[in-house]
Amino acid sequence: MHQAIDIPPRGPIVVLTGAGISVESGLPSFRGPDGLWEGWRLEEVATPQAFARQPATVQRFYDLRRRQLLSPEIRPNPAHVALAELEKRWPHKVLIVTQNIEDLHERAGTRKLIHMHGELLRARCTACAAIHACRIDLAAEHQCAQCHGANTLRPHVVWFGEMPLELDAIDAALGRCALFAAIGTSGQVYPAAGFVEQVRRHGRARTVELNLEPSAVNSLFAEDRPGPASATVPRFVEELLGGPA
Ligand code: BV8
Ligand code: ZN
Repeated sequence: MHQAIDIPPRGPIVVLTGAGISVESGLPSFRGPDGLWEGWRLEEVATPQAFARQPATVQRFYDLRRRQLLSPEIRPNPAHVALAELEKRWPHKVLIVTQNIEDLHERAGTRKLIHMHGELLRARCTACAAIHACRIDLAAEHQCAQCHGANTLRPHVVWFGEMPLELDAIDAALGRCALFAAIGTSGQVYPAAGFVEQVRRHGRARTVELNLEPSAVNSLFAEDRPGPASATVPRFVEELLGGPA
């Protein structure tokens, strides 16, 4: 049973976010009722094997998501905004580690952010490894601006079986945080789902889950704030700051 402990932690904060924080911004999560993303099973398309087997299909999957992300109606919601405010006003470091490949945290004003699974608005060249900003369809003819390779770009995202990004920096921050909060994540994808365990190992941090429904690792959190992120996160930030976010 989770007990409500509202002692503001005196120290750095790490916040892990997942698809759930952006659902109220109009971006579907992955564990929809049919576990599909718009009819695609993520584990089927988000793998290097799928890209080798059917590159056009995989490119089209990410082109669709990129176009949706760039459409005007998709904007940060109060949960993203509250976290940016926390970063500005908290007297210690606040690090957002997101599994999301969209840029709503940045658009809300967050600065210290790690996209551990990559970014949809970046492409990486499979020939020279250069990373470029990307707002175009990669299923269409394109060229790498660095090595001029034809159609050599892939989405700069981490596929299943690939190593997530900046794990050392994440591990270091988890090792010294006073508060670890997880928002809008189902706790099914590793190593992200294992972070709460890592934090509990050093035992100095408060752990809080803010999710619509309990995640697969909910029992590992000391505290629980069930509900939609756009309501729970501003309230939680207000609590931490001891006044309106
Ligand atoms: C790796 C980028 C080697 C691409 C993604 C240990 C055990 C078992 C399996 C493994 C293991 N270790 C590794 C694996 C394999 C695999 C894995 O975890 N498989 C799973 C499926 C079993 N992991 C990997 O392959 C990883 N790489 O392990 O490399 C290694 C070895 C050692 C150490 C390091 C590395 C790479 C995984 C990354 C894959 N890429 N994304 C793309 O996006 O297309 S994963 C992708 O899916 C997302 O980034 C995210 O991580 C995941 C989706 O999860 P969530 O974000 O949590 O979203 P979901 O829809 O599931 O849930 C939403 C939640 O929000 C729900 O709980 C819901 O209740 C809640 N919610 C909904 N609405 C709201 C809300 N909450 C609040 N408010 C709301 N309004
Ligand atoms: Zn190149």
